Amino acid sequence: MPVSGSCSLDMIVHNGIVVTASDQFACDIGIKDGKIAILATYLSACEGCEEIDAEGAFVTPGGVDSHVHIAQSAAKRLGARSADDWTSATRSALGGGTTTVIAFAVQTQGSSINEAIEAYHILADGHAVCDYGFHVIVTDPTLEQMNAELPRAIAGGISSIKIYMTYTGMKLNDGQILDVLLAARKHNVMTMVHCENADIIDWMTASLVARNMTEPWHHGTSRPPIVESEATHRALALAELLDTPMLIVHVSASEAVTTIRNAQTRLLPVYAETCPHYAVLDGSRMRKDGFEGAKYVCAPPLRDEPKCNERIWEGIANGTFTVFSSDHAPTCFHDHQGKQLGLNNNPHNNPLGNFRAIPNGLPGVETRTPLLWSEGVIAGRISPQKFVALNSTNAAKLYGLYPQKGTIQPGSDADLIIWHPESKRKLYKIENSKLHHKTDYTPYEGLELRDWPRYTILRGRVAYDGATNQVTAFESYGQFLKRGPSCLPGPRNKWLTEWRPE
Ligand code: DUC
Ligand code: ZN
Repeated sequence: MPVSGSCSLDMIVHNGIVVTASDQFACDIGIKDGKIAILATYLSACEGCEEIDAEGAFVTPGGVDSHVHIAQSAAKRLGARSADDWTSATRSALGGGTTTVIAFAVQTQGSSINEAIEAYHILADGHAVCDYGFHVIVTDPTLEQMNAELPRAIAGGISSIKIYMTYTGMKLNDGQILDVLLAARKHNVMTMVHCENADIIDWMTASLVARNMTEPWHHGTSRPPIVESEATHRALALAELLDTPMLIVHVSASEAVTTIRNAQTRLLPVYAETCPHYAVLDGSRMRKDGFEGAKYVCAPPLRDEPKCNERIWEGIANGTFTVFSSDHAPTCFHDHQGKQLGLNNNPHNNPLGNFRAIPNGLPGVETRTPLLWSEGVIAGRISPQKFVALNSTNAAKLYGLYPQKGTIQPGSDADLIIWHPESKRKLYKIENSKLHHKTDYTPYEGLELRDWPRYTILRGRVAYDGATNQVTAFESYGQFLKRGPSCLPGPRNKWLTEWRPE
């Protein structure tokens, strides 16, 4: 139970309702040296202590966005360039309540995963405004990489691997996936999988192109739900065979949600992620006026099936989804190295372009948290505790940042979102001009949210002030986070055959 106290604190947040993944309680928060020092029913300030009156509003942990692409070389696959650099993406994160991002360092085939991580450190170092970590994307899982390089990466604070089942130059076959899973199990790292069946996509794409069906929405035609659900089933089968935990990233298809849910019901250590766009947008967006649909091209695609958004909300509310991430993958619409590639690289001269050349991905690191708060909590779909679990705590636990990040308790980093008290909530219309990224559009333009963060606090400093819409943290304030192993359930030592790892 919180008690009263006073001490030489740096900051006190008064009159908040603190929310964790399991509780909520009214108290003051005392902050010292960037950490939460004390939670107490009343704290009195001493000289020089900054005070913020939360006015009875909810105070939630700073957001942990565990899936963002920042200045990533994969965005160059089609000759595309990322709209955001480390500074703009992390400023944007803070503008929407996210205090930690985990981005991707990509191994190119034939090179070492640690070279990729080093190169990524150079990009981020001194330019991040919020705190950050890296996952490493493994595209070439040789024995040398898995046995020698992976332990070095882990020692450097990288405790998760991402692999792809699609994309030339990145996709792994089933045998390679097993190699990765075996190494992941041995070294206690989390494996994240992009689940889409590459051969079906290639086959469907060739067939569509032969018929000149290349308009933006045929990106969706080429990747029907079965592309995702088949790959999800296969990835989970491989994980079960090797008794290895797995997180399925950016789930959009209802059938994939069911497959994941069934695996969880069988108590397999299976985790899943979905993203804001799958909860609030659908495939009709890709059919928008002319080439505008390119703004909504992402993979897996937005879905056309009736109730597709409802199914995602159901999975969010019933616990199928462990984390809610942005998959921020920004390219500008009006950039010849952005979405316009789909018009300019158009061999069949289809007036509405060529979906194959449109870079995949949507911006969303800033809108993720407010969207989940508004459309989840305030709209009555989930509790504030569930919001905290999805927005912060579970990602921190899954990716080895807990309890430094993802919760409000003594000893944790003082990363907070202070919302508006209920009586002062106003509709917030999303407009790209208000956001802090460098992308020239938001897929949520005009959407009215029921609240927006009043303050974002990172390690005890106000990093975003909603009253002025200013990100107040400076360019090198963000710190690299060395991550440890997941603290969510892992291998169960249950085997399908007599085979055991050596
Ligand atoms: N899909 C991906 O596979 N990567 C980034 C963005 C996207 O939509
Ligand atoms: Zn992604």
